[in-house]
Amino acid sequence: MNIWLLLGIVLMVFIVIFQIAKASEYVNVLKGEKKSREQSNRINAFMMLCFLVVGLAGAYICNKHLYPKTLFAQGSASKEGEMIDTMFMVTTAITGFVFLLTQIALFWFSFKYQEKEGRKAFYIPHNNKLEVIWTVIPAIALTVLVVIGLRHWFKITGDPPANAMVVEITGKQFGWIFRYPGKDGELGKKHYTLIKEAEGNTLGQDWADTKNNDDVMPTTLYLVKDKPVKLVIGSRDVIHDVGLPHFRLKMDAVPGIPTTLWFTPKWTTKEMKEQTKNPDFQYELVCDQLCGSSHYAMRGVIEVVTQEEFDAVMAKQKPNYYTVFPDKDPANAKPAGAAADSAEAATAKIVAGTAGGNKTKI
Ligand SMILES: [Cu+2]
Repeated sequence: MNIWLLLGIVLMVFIVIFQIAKASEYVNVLKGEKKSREQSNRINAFMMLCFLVVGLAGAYICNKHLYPKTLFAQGSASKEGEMIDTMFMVTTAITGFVFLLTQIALFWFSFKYQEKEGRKAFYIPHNNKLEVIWTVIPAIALTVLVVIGLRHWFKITGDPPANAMVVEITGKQFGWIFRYPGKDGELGKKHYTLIKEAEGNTLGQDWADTKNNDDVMPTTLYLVKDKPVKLVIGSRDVIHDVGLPHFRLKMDAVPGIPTTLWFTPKWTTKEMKEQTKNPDFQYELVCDQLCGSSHYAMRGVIEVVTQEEFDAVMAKQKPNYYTVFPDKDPANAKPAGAAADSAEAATAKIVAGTAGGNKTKI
């Protein structure tokens, strides 16, 4: 629609409302102040009741239609997320009950006790018993909710089960870097001073630590169904946040301070495609912290697979070590002598150049 036409309509509506208000003002003057106040009181009281009914009906209809579109309807995709869902529902039930009670009382009382001839307001300046009741009950309820929340928090940020796998996630402006420990099961040391984008060392892996040699860095976050995964989270620049809405978890990615979180995926991506009847379904990793101009584009893809599929994917991954030192890659094997010499020389050069820096251990 033409913008001028729209502005014209809005202006006309305002003028009509203004004229009606003016006209009713003149009518009130003619009727007398008392009568007009009684009339507007009645209208306001009736509007209060309408607002209550329309508001409650609106909330019910919105919930009925929109709930299936939320991630709640899909259920938590992690076992630990079930605790979060339960906690959320209990909190919503308690606060929802109080909300309904207070709102119904507020609007119903406004209607029922509107101004009437001979009615006098009951004046309560202070009541200790009431004050104690509405302070102590919410305090106890909130304490119980917070304690339950803390228990869950300590669980998911504490030690994972013994069979857990480890994945490192590093946020950067604007994307995610995933690192898996490789066959040795341990992540190599890294330090931000060793970051050299041009050489392919995006994390600052310390090549003096041979545990780095088999670490792989796929562009998708692969997880295994029913296998706990511990995420070791960090950031290369500003504060990001690893948001896992399907798994009901999130954790800040802070530069210099590794944070951890563990959970157990329940369904593979394939199973979710069937459950949601959406062939394009993908688990998402989103940044939950406003971190700069392209924050919205920090979308990572998570793929939950079976152990066999995971092993097959990992077997195909090339360690980053071979990207930085192609001469060391068995796939590029050349007649002995020259290749080995040049690769060793390159390693020695980089190690010598970085040996002075302080290294941190994950
Ligand atoms: Cu971010």
